[in-house]
Amino acid sequence: MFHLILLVSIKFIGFTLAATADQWRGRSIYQVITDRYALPEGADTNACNVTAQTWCGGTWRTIQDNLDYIQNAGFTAIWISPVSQNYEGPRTTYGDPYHGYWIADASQLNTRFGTSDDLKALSAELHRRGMYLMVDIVANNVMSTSITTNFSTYMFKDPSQYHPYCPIDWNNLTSIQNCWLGDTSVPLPDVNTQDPTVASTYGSWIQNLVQEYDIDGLRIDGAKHVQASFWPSFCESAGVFCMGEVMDTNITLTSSYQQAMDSILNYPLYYAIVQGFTIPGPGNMSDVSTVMGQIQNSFKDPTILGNFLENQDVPRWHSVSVDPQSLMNAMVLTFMSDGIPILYYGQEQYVDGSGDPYNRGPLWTTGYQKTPAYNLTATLNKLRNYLVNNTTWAQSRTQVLHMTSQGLAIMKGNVVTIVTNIGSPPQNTSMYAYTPWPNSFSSNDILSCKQWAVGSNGSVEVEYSKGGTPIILVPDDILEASGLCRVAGDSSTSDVSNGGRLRINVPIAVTFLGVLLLLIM
Ligand SMILES: *[C@@H]1O[C@H](CO)[C@@H](O)[C@H](O)[C@H]1NC(C)=O
Ligand SMILES: *[C@@H]1O[C@H](CO)[C@@H](O)[C@H](O)[C@H]1NC(C)=O
Ligand SMILES: *[C@@H]1O[C@H](CO)[C@@H](O)[C@H](O)[C@H]1NC(C)=O
Ligand SMILES: *[C@@H]1O[C@H](CO)[C@@H](O)[C@H](O)[C@H]1NC(C)=O
Ligand SMILES: *[C@@H]1O[C@H](CO)[C@@H](O)[C@H](O)[C@H]1NC(C)=O
Ligand SMILES: *[C@@H]1O[C@H](CO)[C@@H](O)[C@H](O)[C@H]1NC(C)=O
Ligand SMILES: *[C@@H]1O[C@H](CO)[C@@H](O)[C@H](O)[C@H]1NC(C)=O
Ligand SMILES: *[C@@H]1O[C@H](CO)[C@@H](O)[C@H](O)[C@H]1NC(C)=O
Ligand SMILES: *[C@@H]1O[C@H](CO)[C@@H](O)[C@H](O)[C@H]1NC(C)=O
Ligand SMILES: CC(=O)N[C@H]1CO[C@H](CO)[C@@H](O)[C@@H]1O
Repeated sequence: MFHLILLVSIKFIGFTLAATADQWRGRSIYQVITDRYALPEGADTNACNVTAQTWCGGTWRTIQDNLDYIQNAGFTAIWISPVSQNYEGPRTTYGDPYHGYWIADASQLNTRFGTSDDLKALSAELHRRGMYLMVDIVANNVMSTSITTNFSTYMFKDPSQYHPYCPIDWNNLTSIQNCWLGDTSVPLPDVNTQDPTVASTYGSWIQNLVQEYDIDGLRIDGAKHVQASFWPSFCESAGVFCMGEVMDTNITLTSSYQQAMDSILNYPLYYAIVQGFTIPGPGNMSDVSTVMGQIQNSFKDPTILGNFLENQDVPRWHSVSVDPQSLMNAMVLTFMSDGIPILYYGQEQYVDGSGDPYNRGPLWTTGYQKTPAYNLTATLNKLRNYLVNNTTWAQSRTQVLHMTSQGLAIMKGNVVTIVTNIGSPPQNTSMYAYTPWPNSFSSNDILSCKQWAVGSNGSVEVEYSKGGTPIILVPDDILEASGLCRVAGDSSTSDVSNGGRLRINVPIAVTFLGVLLLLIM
């Protein structure tokens, strides 16, 4: 409760000033597709047919009514799917726009998800809880069912306000930016953002939207499909933190978009994590450490990139990697390295779905259980929220301490994180790292709540005779002040505790004999 009050007061300090990149750096985001997060009370929880690609009944109101589940996992922000009016008409080849991305008139709200008052109430309730609201917006394109669209009911009514139709040549950046996404049955007409009238209309639109609903940040759909030069004045009009979708592995291209807006979704890291951690998978841990290095060298500010493992456009983690420890390790990396962690609704419930529309299933069928992944999330957020608020951890840069084909040890602030891709089966293998900590310094793994010895030359070592669990080592003072691993009333201990075991060095064996005994038991 104490930290809730503090969070609220921070929001009040910046109340008329919209939330900035600095304020977002320490946040942690839960991503929601409005239609799929929660049902009104009494609704049939078995009625949602994912294959049918139609509305299942979630609204802004049902998100508001179910925020405890998100806040209890420690999140300090939510990202909701687009709120603008969508195509209304006969079902298309790809069903109905339950996802919210098929914009018609951006200046109107999507009444499928509630009223203007409902959206304001959601925003107010988030702020009351000390949480931020991030809204997904689509400016690159609108939606149509034909390449010869009558735009008279759209925000941009004149055909000259759109680029002429052409299919995208994915090897040509100009084409990627000016030609049309979608296909000929559901084309997404490309708004001509180079037209000054279009740009200024968008500027006043976003300014009004942000102010009207007291929005704290934007997630910008298809940012890569618009010239980077469009975004600075757009985001300035918005006056809040902007995080763009630039779905690409190319570091030069992706990092150039962080010159145009505060942040982008960390697709380079995402693709590397898939290479490094999926089981089965190539297990290319060196890709992860290489890409982390490239990100540090090329991006303006890696600490505000949006780290994720899932979203509505990529396969659910569980569909590419079934071993639960691969999820745990990959999640730990997205939370404990540079960047703002984003968790896509359902990831914490091991929901599967190999792609659109199967990666957008309803959450209510899971029963909102306190799964090990949910509990891990709560623990990670609790540590992170503590570090963000009480130390310079969020501003510090991730350092790779050690990398092998099976593991990665990183340090950010005074926290050492060791992750592995070996999965659940026990293996006769270990991972070590040299930390700057002095010999016999007392550190603690917050995931198993066990004390951890630091050996000569600052070495820490993990062995995996009980399977490949992640390890997060913090000094005693952080453990104590953060409230983690407290026996009484602590909700977050021992969720993934069957893991690493201390391998002891002779000089410190005596000191840590007690710990060793504990660990052997
Ligand atoms: C779900 O929707 C698909 C596609 O519209 C349809 O073929 C299928 O019969 C539906 N399933 C149920 C259980 O209604
Ligand atoms: C577009 O639709 C509007 C309203 O239905 C109609 O008045 C107008 O004539 C149409 N324009 C064209 C070019 O078909
Ligand atoms: C790239 O795409 C643009 C837009 O369609 C086109 O005008 C241009 O000729 C293309 N360039 C190349 C090299 O194909
Ligand atoms: C990466 O993007 C940059 C900037 O758009 C481009 O010049 C370069 O050719 C791209 N590299 C690759 C390998 O596609
Ligand atoms: C692993 O990643 C590195 C760095 O990105 C790359 O050079 C290498 O080709 C990859 N190896 C495999 C087997 O994919
Ligand atoms: C910051 O530290 C204080 C004192 O230890 C603690 O009461 C507070 O909860 C911490 N903040 C967070 C967000 O954990
Ligand atoms: C584990 O590996 C080490 C070194 O490769 C070997 O000496 C030891 O016997 C192995 N232990 C088991 C239980 O296989
Ligand atoms: C001590 O640690 C450093 C890295 O901090 C490492 O390069 C060096 O090899 C270590 N020395 C010994 C003797 O383990
Ligand atoms: C998760 O934590 C809750 C306490 O908050 C506990 O009741 C539950 O058993 C835990 N779940 C698992 C799977 O450990
Ligand atoms: C979010 C939060 O808890 N903020 C508090 C962090 O700690 C400082 C003092 O160090 C308080 O001023 C903040 O309110």
